[in-house]
Amino acid sequence: MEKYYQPEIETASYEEIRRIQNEKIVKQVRYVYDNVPYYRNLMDKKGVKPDDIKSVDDIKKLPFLSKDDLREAYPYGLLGTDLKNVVRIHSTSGTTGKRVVAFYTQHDIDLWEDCCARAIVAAGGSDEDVCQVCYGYGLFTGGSGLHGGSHKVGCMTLPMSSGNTDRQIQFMMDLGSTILCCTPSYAAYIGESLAEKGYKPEDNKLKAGIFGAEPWTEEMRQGIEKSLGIKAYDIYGLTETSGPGVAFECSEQTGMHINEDHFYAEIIDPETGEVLPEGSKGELVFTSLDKEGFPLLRYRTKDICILSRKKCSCGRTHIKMTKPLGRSDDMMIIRGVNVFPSQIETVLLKEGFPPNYQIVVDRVNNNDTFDIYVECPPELFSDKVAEMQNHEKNLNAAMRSMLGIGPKIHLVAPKSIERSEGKAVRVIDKRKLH
Ligand code: DLL
Repeated sequence: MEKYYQPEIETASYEEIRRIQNEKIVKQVRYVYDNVPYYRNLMDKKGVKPDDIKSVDDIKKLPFLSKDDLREAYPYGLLGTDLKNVVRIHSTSGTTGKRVVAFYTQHDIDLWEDCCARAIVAAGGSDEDVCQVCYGYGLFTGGSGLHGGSHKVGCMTLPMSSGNTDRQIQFMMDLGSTILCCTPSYAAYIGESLAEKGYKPEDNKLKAGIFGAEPWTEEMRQGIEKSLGIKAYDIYGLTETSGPGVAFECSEQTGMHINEDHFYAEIIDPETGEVLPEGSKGELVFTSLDKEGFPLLRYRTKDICILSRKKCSCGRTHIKMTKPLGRSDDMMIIRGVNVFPSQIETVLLKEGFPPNYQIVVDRVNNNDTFDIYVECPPELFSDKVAEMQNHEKNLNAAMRSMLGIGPKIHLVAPKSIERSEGKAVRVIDKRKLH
């Protein structure tokens, strides 16, 4: 028997969902217009007034928001309420170093945790479960989001955060974790580590995993399911919309249901901005329907995917999205961290290196490798190994401070990186993720 966290809304008829969305969008647009001057300006420039939005069909009249807007409005320009109503922030890196800071009121946290609770119940979770959360806690949304969802479901929650694999395994085995929440690459790594320690898949009590925050393939799913002896469910989200739980997989494991009562999804042509019909591949755009702290209307995610309203055997009626099939910008996700080539270029220039570089990303034993080859300027170039190593160490530290993760730096001779006659090939991503 399929279980739901909020059965009424999760299995509501299409007409009922539309009714709720239409009611909410009218209020949300009025709220944003009255409280967010940055977006009011965009609407005024486009000649759209709140009264023009009478239903979700009118959303297409509204202007888009992009990561550039978030950068321009940083830090408080898109805040939707008085600071005194805000109880938390989360953050992620944006382009050229400016961070994305998302604000939450208690109401926003409640809705977000409901979304995560829906995902946990869809993966078979209940108050009988022991839920091990090893997404990062802190500014990243993964830890807090699933932690909150796990509390709502009533699971015994293990707030492990990421890393320290030996300790993860000790708690998992000693306390009998039944649900594992982490990135798919970390799940695969935990699987390998368990095998190395001599455990067989049936030795652990795990039954399900809720994995997301980065692209992963069907092959990877099968590998994780086999090595841990579980069913592996995908979960999607982004800091700008709240975090994980915007969409989640159910027992059918054929795409993720979008929590449509909180987020209205559109697919657009990334070149023209035109709204595409259901079933088309394009850029996913979200409009929050009931947020207070960071209410984004028509936010362009840059994630490329396809939406489908095909009937689902789990009984949920909310529209489904495919896994992200790629991005319409150059953002990479390396070890779960969002990285833009422009951030790397900024660091190089600041540290006195030329922008002649190549980023090589690969996946070895389920771990992302991250190497940057940089031409050493003639004045820094030396045949003394220690001096060169010192430059590499300094550059690694500067990268770590900008990106949150440290690449392996390889300083190479001036003019040794191949020049291209067209667009420079800056990124070589050898992982086969899509
Ligand atoms: O990654 C939120 C999250 C945490 C989702 C835990 C799932 C689990 P950001 O750091 O802001 O937020 O990164 C958002 O990550 O635009 C996608 O490109 C990518 N992404 C998130 N989930 C998936 C997924 C979190 N299931 C960006 N598959 C998004 C593929 C994903 N890519």
